[in-house]
Parts: sequence; C-alpha cells; structure tokens
Amino acid sequence: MNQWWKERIAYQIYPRSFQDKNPKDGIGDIEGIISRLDDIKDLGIGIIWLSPVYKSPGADNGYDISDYLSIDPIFGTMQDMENLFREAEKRDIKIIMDLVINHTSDEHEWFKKSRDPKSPYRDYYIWQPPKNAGKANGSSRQPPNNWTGFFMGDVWEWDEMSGEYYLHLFDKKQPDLNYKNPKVVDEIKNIMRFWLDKGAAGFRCDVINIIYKTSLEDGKKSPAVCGIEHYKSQEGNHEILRKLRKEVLSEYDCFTVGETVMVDIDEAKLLCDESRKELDMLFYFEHLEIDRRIARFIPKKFNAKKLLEVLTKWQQGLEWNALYLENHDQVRIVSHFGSEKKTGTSPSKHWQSSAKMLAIMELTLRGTPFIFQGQEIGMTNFDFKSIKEVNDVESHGLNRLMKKIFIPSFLRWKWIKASSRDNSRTPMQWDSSENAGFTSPGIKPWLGVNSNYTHINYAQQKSDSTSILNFYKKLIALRQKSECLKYGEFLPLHADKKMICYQRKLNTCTDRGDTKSGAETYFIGLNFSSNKIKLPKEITKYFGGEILLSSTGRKILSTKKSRAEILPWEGVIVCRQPIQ
Ligand code: TEU
Ligand code: CA
Repeated sequence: MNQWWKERIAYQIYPRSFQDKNPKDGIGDIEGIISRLDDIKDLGIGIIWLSPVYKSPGADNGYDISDYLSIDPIFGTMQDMENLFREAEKRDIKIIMDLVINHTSDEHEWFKKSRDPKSPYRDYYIWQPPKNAGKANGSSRQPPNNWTGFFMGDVWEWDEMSGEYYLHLFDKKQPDLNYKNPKVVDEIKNIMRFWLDKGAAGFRCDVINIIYKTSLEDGKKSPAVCGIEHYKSQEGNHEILRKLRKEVLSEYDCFTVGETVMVDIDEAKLLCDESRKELDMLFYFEHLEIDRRIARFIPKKFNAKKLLEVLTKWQQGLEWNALYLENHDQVRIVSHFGSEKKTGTSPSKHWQSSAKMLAIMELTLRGTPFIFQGQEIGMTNFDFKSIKEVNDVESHGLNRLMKKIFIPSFLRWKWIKASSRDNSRTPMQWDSSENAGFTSPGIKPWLGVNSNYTHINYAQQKSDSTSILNFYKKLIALRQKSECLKYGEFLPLHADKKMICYQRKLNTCTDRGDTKSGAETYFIGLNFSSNKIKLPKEITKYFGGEILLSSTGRKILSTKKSRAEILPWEGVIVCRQPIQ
C-alpha cells in the first residue's frame, strides 16, 4: 500500500485554542477549524492531527473522555465533525484523531458502572484494596503500592462507594483502563472502527506504551513516576498494539503515530519496526529534554553537541521518525531552543531568524514532520504574571508538590514558567485585533492571549514575504519536491556547543527500493547562538558558495581563508551533487 503519510506534512490542531467561531464563547471549535482549512492548505499541509474533541468534563482539556463516540458541545456537533471530514477531504487533507485509551474520564459510563463491585464493568478499571486491608489494628488506610503519577501526585484514589482504590496514572479524574480485560480491547476496537468509518485517516495514540500494567508491585525508588518499570513498554502492550493493527487498522488506508512516554531507542525499535506491525511511527521526547532535568521540569544548559547526538541516534536508529519540535504539552520551540528574549513586547532581533533556523531543522530531517499550530508564525511562551492565570492541571500539580517540599515561591514560578504546558496552549494569534482574531473583541478567551500578538500574528506574516510563515511555506514546498529530503539518509557532520551540521544523502538505491542516480545531497548548518561561528576546515568545502535557503536571507556563504561562517541564529541549507 502507498505509505502516503511519509509524503505529507502534518499540522496539529489544539481545538480549544485554534479559532473560536460558533458558539462565540472564548473556546475554539470545529466550525472555527473549517474556516481555517484554506490557510492550512496554503501552508502545504496534508494531514491534520486533531487533539480531542470528544465529550469530556475537561479536567485535562479533553484528554479525559466521557464518551468516545460523541463530540463535546463546546466544540460543536457530530454534524460539524462530519463537515470537517468532508471539507478537509475536498482540500486533500487527511485527519487523524487523538486516541486516548490509557484512561477514560471518571464520568464515562463504564467507570460510573465500574464503581459497583458487582457490575460487569468492574474489571474495566484497576481496583485494589488497601495494602494493609484486613489488619484490624486501627492503622490508617494505605494505598496498594508506592507508585507516583505523571501529574506529580498520587496514583491511587479511594472510592468510598466501592470500598477500594482505583488506579490513575494521570489526574484522579482519569482512571486507567484495565488492559488485562479482553472486553476493554474489544471496546477500543469499536471506537477505532467508528472513527475510521467516519473518515479518520488514522490515530495519534496517547501514551500508548504504558497501557498494559504487568504487575502492581511496588516500584523502584525514583524521583519521578515511581513504578514505571511495571507498565512501560511491556510485552502485553506490544500484543495489544499488534491486535489492534491486525484486527482493525489493517482493514483501512490509515496510519498511527504513537506518543510514547520515556521511551528509549530499543523500546522504540520494537514499537515501530515495520515487520512487527504495531505503530507506523512514534513521538519520542529525548531531543526536547537535552536541556532539562527530571523530564522537562528543571532547565539546564543547552549543548548542541548533545542535540546532534540525540538526533543521530533516532534518525539512524528507526526506519521512520515522527518529527516535531512543539505540541500542546511542550513549551514553544523559539522560546526553548531559539532566541526570544524580549524587549518590551516586541520580539528580540534574532526571534525571526532563530524560528526559521528551527524550521529548517524540523523540515530537513527524515520522517513525517508535525507542525503545531502557531509554530509556523514563531509564537512564543506565555507572558502570564502568576499561577492564577495558568490552567494546566500538570502545572498546578507541580506547584502543589513543590510547595509541600518548601520550594520558595519565586523558584516555583520560575520552573512553572519554564515547563507549563499552557505555554503552547495560548490562543492562536491570527491578527492584530483585540483577542488576536482568535475570538471576537469583548469575549474572554478560555486562556490568556499572549500580549505580543500585535507583533506576532498570522495576517501580518501572510503579507510579508520575509516572514516565518512564508519561510515555512518555502521549506515545505522544497521538501515536497525532494526525494532526498524525504527519504535520504541522515549523516551527522559536525557539532560544537552551539552549532550542528548534518547531511542528507539519497543513496543510489533508496530505502523504498527504487533506484536513483545522481541525486542531490543537502548540507545543513544550524547556529544556536548569538555569535558568528566558523565552520571547521574539513566541512567548509560543503558549505561555501551558493546557499539554497538561509534563515537570515543571504544567498552566498563566503569562505575566508577556507573557513565559512554561519551567522548568529542562522540556519543554512546548501544543495550539492553527491560527493564521492
Ligand atoms: O501526554 C502524556 C505525557 O507524557 C505528558 O502528559 C507528560 O506527562 C507531560 O506532559 C510531559 O511532562 C498525553 C497528552 O499529550 C497530554 O496532554 C495528556 O495530559 C496526557 O497524555 C494524559 O492523557
Ligand atoms: Ca466556541
């Protein structure tokens, strides 16, 4: 079958922050998305990943689903969703849905029924008595094990009605499903069929490597997510993925991209090796965590050498990658790896060049690129003043935990600012009108609009040929015509603390099996600093001369004393015939 997902560029929509249209209530909706499909198409997008629009109480913004088969009224109706599929198809855009199946909402019918110990739904979830159950010594109740959760809190919630605890690796409003129960797998198969029949072209599978809990024994002591060795990338998990592929997905022209928590390369190889028929590709996190401690919570110094090392490992380790620099759980990339230091409300002088340099990085790697809404215009982290403006359930969990261990408030705020998922969730900045064109003036958006919207917005960039938006368009168009940029192999060339250089090269026999000769080779250099950097002599020969695309706009890379220089925050692409 034609693997069209390797040929297209994907765009992630976080519906509540994308475009508010109907009802105009400060929350983005499906009609809003439809109204922007032409803009998405214009960018060169061929796949939309739609974050959840299902019915949900919204404890984790839709990642807590109370009915998988209906649309939450805040986003619209099933008819709107069908319209979206139709309108997208007219423009040759495929839509993949977010499949959140590790847990449901506690308001899902299954869970409500499951609270009755005699219900046939009891085994849909993971219920356990207290550890010290039965001890008649009056000691207080103890949770079944020592695990800790992804949102910095407990994973066991006592349910009075049940007389037992239930497991929730995320919020207590997100009880984990029990994948040892085959009925649960059958339910998921039905949900998948339902959406594939409606027109979905596949799924982004939420936390898909932690769904199967092999045992509930105590975990090894660990500063974060204690207990993970009992449920990460387990054999039972692989079996379920193979079953879903064989019994459902293989009957459709579709693909899956798994979001995989704390995955390492060896686990990833098993999860997306083509012959094993589990996932088509996966999102890993390691590249975004090179300058973070404890997953992504505490910042540490950036080192480009480390970045190239991580990229090389994944680029060469997997047959196909899912490429991304932002999503709704991560901070904005220009604020993270780029240059966003603010002067008043206007962005720094290197904001634009660094955002373009990062675009070059994402779009010149091997894999399917996923662009997150707002990334294409260089949106930055939020500028909120206090935790009161933050909505993210994870940030509040982190704040509570840090308070408990007496971390002073200025440090708490510093770390929350550096990690909060709300950084990327602020409303899309469409134009310079009040509320940035996300919603009408006078309506309060569900989350604050970044005050830099008068400088950073879609409308302004659309009409400026030198904008980040138009740079993304150029890059996408370039990639779309180049077999080498899509399928060529990745070869690291050089790195120091602030710069990386790599090569993309199409071998005479491509990995798709067809023969190519005399194909082009691309050399990419990326500078992550405010200083000019000289390239070492050995690689200058690849870069000197005509530049195909530079984030600074220059056309020629001169070589003085046989050394080429990359400008501050510059990314360059040079195209050459293969060097033997
Ligand atoms: O994210 C899973 C996940 O790994 C993150 O929650 C992670 O714990 C954190 O954001 C990074 O430190 C997925 C969804 O993308 C996220 O929005 C949901 O909150 C979560 O699953 C639960 O469904
Ligand atoms: Ca709305």
